[in-house]
Amino acid sequence: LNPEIDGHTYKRQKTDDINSSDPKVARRAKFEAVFDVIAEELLSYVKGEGMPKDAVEWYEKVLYHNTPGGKLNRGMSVVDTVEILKGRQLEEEEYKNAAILGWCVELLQAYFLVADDIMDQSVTRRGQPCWYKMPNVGNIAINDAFMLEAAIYHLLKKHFRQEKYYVDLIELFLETTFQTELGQLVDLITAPEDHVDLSKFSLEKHHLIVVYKTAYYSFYLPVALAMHMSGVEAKSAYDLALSILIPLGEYFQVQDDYLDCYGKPEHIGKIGTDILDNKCSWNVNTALKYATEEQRKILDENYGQKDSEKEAKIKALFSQEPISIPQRFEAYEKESYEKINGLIETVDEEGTGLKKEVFRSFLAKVYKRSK
Ligand code: DMA
Ligand code: MG
Ligand code: MG
Ligand code: MG
Repeated sequence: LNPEIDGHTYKRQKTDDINSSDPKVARRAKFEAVFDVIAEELLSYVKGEGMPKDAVEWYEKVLYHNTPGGKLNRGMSVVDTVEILKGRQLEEEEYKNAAILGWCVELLQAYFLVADDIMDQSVTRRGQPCWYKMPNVGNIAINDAFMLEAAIYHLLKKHFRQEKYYVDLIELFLETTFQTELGQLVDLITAPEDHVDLSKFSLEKHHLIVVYKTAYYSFYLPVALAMHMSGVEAKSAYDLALSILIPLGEYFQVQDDYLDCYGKPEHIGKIGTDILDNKCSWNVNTALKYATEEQRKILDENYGQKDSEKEAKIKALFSQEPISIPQRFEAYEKESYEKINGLIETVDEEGTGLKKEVFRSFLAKVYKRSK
């Protein structure tokens, strides 16, 4: 394996950053420090089961290669939401528990991404080779994905078994996982490798895919976890949160689709594969909606094939009038921002125990992102 991430050099050890004068750096470093604690807990469990040293070291690499190193928006949103709902700074123990739940969301994300990169035949992720592309990994990555998921339930049991909301946490993770897998299923079967049929795509199909594959786990899950931790019980409050977080998640995945073609790999940390993979993305659906007859022909002849020249033709076409993806994306982004802000304004804080700031801070994290 890569010697740079070998041995015991994984620990973040950014203790200096925790005291940084930049509050953003300090906040991230404090959150990252909790990962070292839970990784150690998972590894001592594996050691305690009598697993050989190479297995323990393998799991350590799996955990560190795949879990930290992203934007951490999802995980840190659990902590941010608990703070906003409680309306005060968290005590040490409260902070640690919120951060553990946050890392459970990041472990779920790591599990999905390891599998997603295999299924999408991606090359890089977060500026490094995808895990299955690492030397000596290959198909073992499938079992590694399962072991990232298993870590969630091990940690929930260890840290939350005594809480009255323990079952709520487990059910939420399980249900969200099922929803995400349904989204991945529709994403994959709508993009057959050997048979391109753009008439099967539509913005309605796209809506369904992105709500299921992204919005539930990336937006609803972190906020709902924080609500359980903060003692919010009314079902109506969870429904209200869902009604804002699903559109927010849809907006986020449209950005992801846009950046797949227009983002810089240095910014997004990955090389886009949607055109090659025949994906039912926002870009191609928007192109289908506005293409002239001639442009439609170019789309039919070049989309969804494992051929980089054809991919380049599609990329060029996306920017041509009247398809004009960059301009249409800019308009979509503005419209979504206004729509979501409108939804946030309708939140009845007194009646639900929710706070508008929960949604505002989440929206602010993703609005006009370039990574
Ligand atoms: C992301 O879909 C969804 C999940 C559940 C990982 P994607 O393939 O567009 O993600 P990415 O662009 O990060 O590979
Ligand atoms: Mg992918
Ligand atoms: Mg995918
Ligand atoms: Mg993508």
